[in-house]
Amino acid sequence: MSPQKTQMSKLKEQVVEKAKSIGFDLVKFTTAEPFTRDEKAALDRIDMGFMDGLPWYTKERVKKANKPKLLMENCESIISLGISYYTPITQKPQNLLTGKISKYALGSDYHKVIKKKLKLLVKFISEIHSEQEITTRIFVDDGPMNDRAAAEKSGLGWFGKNTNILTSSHGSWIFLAQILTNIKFDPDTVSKKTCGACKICIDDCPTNAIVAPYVIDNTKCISFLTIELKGVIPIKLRPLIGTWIFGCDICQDVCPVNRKIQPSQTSEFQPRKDFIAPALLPLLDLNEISFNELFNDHPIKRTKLTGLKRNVCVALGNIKNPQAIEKLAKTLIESDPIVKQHAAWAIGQIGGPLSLAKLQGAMKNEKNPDVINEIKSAMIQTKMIN
Ligand code: B12
Ligand code: SF4
Ligand code: SF4
Repeated sequence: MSPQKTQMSKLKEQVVEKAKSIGFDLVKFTTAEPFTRDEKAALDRIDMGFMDGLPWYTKERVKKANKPKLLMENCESIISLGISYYTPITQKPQNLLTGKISKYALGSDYHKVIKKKLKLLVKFISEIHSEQEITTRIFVDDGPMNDRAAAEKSGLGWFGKNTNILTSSHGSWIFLAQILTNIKFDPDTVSKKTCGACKICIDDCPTNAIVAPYVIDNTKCISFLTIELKGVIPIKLRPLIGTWIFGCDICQDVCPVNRKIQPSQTSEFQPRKDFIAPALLPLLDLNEISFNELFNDHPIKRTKLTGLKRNVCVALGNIKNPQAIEKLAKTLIESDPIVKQHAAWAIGQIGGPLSLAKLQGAMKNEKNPDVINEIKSAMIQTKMIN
């Protein structure tokens, strides 16, 4: 081996060791070659309408996201990193009126936690590799980069049919991040693993959002509906959302690769106790100030107060417990039109004479035509359930 080659493999070893000491669970390397298959797949996905509802997910973004040299002109390598957020949960729901938050959002805001670690790693690399002027660019779910394609190409993991990157040691419960650099590292090899004949996630997705292996129709995915969608959740999808109030883990919970895996060692990703099976009714009392206090520094703030209350109404409509009627009726009178529409729907789903009376009461002073329509449909629903 040439002295230069020996020096580069030593540097690679040092980077892996440092990354692990900082808290990354998986560290792999790949080249700056474009992700050709992924670019084509993503462009087709846009044409087919499967990325609808994400206005920032444009063809221009896709073209950049899959060509590392467009993201950093002198890019030679990508350091591909993974960090587990999996923590086994044993806590049982305290009462029947509780919702579900997806695992990735139970701890602190991963963008901030991971960015800090990425910066430490970049600093380390610049210090030990002083013979070359180093350029880097970091990504953690916050820019035009195809995180999963980089992870697959570096051998960090392989694509599951639910489109998540799977790993043998930590399953799919990992966040992905990258450091683009002008240092020429030896690339690692692509994993040969696949899902084989398994298709459990496709069969178990409640909204049939996995329309084919490796293809999600974003507009049907509960994760999109509860986090990214800013408006009204389509009525026909509401019953399929169950009690998810932020994100959805079903296609990962059922995945056999996620059995017998190592838990996360990152203290910031340990779940906040009140986020596991959160009581739903108190969430309808939040205002902008208390929402920001509760979710400051947590991924959940992405859905904003309106989105969260909307989701809580849908979950209560699916639980169908009459104990929720009074609080939903108050929400139907006092909230913004988006939340009101879902509160009306939820009351209709619970049904019974009290629900009907509350809907009739709210109708008297309601002026918004969309809310009036929802109340009318909910009244019909109430009578059907009555
Ligand atoms: C947009 C987005 C979403 C959207 C769309 C999801 C989607 N499937 O793309 C929504 C809001 C629905 C979403 C949901 C979730 N997301 Co998200 N999301 C993203 C984001 C910002 C872009 C993803 C993207 O480019 N999608 C475009 C489509 C076209 O890509 P794709 O679905 O991955 O499909 C690829 C494969 O089909 C592959 N391919 C094509 N043909 C073939 C053929 C074969 C044989 C194979 C093997 C592969 C293959 O090419 C495609 C492009 O790479 C990334 C962050 C980033 N910057 O990359 C996070 C990211 C993908 N999300 C993440 C997470 C954690 C989630 C959720 C689990 C959160 C939750 N619990 O609710 C869910 C999972 C839902 C699911 N089953 O995918 C993680 C995934 C980590 C992992 N282990 O894979 C990422 C990487 C963020 C991060 N940095 O950690 N997300
Ligand atoms: S996150 Fe939920 S809704 Fe989305 S594909 Fe997976 S199981 Fe389906
Ligand atoms: S459930 Fe089966 S098909 Fe789906 S990602 Fe896991 S191994 Fe692959």
